[in-house]
Amino acid sequence: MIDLRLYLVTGPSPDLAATEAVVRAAVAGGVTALQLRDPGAPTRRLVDAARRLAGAGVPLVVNDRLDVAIAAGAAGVHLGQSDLHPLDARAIAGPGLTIGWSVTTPEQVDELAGWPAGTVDYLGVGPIHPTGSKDDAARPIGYAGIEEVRRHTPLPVVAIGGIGADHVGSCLAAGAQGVAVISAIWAAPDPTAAAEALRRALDAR
Ligand code: TZP
Ligand code: MG
Repeated sequence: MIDLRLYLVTGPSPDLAATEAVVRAAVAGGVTALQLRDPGAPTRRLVDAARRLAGAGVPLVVNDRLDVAIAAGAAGVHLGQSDLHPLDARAIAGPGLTIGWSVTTPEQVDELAGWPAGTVDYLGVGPIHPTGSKDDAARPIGYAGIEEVRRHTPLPVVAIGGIGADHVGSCLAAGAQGVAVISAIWAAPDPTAAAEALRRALDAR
């Protein structure tokens, strides 16, 4: 299973070299998992990016695109509520690929009970706080939203949405195994220092 403690999701960058530089700096600071997220990017560009980022030293998960994940030999795919259904993704990918699924409500979590064990490996839960990094983000669910999801599933939970080092303790206390961040690292002047600060907060618990 992927170490989900500090899960970096890629943010806006001028080009792949710039993305890779931020990723490598953040990995040096303690990032444990990486998601390539570039909604609407041309497929070839995504595959090129995935192949490059798969060499960054932490497991790579591709957002939305199972085809890209498989083509690039990524460790996983992360699916949202309107992406390929996790049951279809598991049928195509087989047992080896990690599948993450975004949920906001307990009703969504309850769907898991009707699927074979092992369909989904972890849940992305959020947005916890307001976020400027996702255009169509749902209403923030707060830390209580994490607790609620936790009550409905034993699957590992990664909290996402407006999370910085100051919020890590509350996310873990509510039952999350890790945090996923974009702006906390992408908007930081020093991505290594930003990742280190997040890791200090994670490792303090
Ligand atoms: N899904 C829910 S919130 C979010 C995604 C992709 C954006 C998280 O970015 P940030 O900058 O850490 O709020
Ligand atoms: Mg998606």
